[in-house]
Amino acid sequence: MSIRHASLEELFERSQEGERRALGRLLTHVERGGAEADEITELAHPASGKGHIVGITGAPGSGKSTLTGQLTRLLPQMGLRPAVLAVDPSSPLTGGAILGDRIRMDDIAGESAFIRSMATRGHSGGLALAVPGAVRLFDAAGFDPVIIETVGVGQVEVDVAGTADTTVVVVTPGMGDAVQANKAGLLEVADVFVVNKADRPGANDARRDLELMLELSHVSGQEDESGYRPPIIMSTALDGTGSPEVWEAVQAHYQHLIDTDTLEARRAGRLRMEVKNRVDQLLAVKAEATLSGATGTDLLARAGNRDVSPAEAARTLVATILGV
Ligand SMILES: Nc1nc2c(ncn2[C@@H]2O[C@H](COP(=O)(O)OP(=O)(O)OP(=O)(O)O)[C@@H](O)[C@H]2O)c(=O)[nH]1
Ligand SMILES: [Mg+2]
Repeated sequence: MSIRHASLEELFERSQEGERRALGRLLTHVERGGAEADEITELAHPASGKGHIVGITGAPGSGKSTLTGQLTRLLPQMGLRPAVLAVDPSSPLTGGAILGDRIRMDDIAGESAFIRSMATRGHSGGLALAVPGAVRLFDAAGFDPVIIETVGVGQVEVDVAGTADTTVVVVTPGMGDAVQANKAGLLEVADVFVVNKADRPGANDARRDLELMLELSHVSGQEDESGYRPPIIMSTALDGTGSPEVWEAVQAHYQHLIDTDTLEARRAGRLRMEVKNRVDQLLAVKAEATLSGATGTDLLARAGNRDVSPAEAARTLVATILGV
């Protein structure tokens, strides 16, 4: 049967047999959200949970895509089959890099790796649902590791990378990048730090800044109970210097999760966040419908006349939604 008329179930089977076009089609559905995306989740969930999920995040332009590109070259040589989900920044400031990224990344994606960009705008479920959906598909299709690249600004982006099995935070020399990363909440989610653009002046200062901040968080008791301390790897992603060491550190962290029996807890946390985001989304859709319906219109009018307070109107709407 031609791919155009294939059912989601057929597409899923074909994606598991390694058919890239089938996987591409499914990813498009996941990106759009809605009923098809849900159906794909039903299909993929039982077959997922095998791959190592790696998040790579950091400031715009820090070299995340360049580093990811190096890894997609390196990992197949080690017998691995990586997939990359690059979440495009929606900011107009960095949006210009999207096309460049796509071309550069597609250039290097041979048969041994799968690279996909996902736009942060224009899908109903939002990034918080589309990313886990896509990661699950890659995982179910046998890709390992699954690498998620997100820009480290915005809560959703940080959450998405920060709830991976292993999270890599990329900083660069100069301009107090480590301090910025701290402010963006990236320090807490980092399992491995990369000081990229180590060919530039100030790389050792950036390393020292990070060490200092880690020391401080150690004092305030934020260090992992198991005594794990995120290593700091120096990297020049432009020519691949340090990329093997980055991967070694990522693997060492994964091994640590396995050795300390904490991998499942981490995955449970990620699943909890996804379910929570789904609940939020389901309720938001209901709330919108109820607000626009007869009950909502009536309540809003009464609130406008000062008959009911906004608080009471909201409570009544929630009771309507829940059918209590
Ligand atoms: N000097 C130097 N430049 C680098 C290095 N790594 C990346 N770059 C350059 O930095 C710029 C940004 O690199 P990207 O890999 O696109 O950065 P990014 O973090 O993916 O950027 P966004 O996805 O837009 O946030 C590009 O011009 C790269 O060529 C490096 O190690 N040294
Ligand atoms: Mg990028």
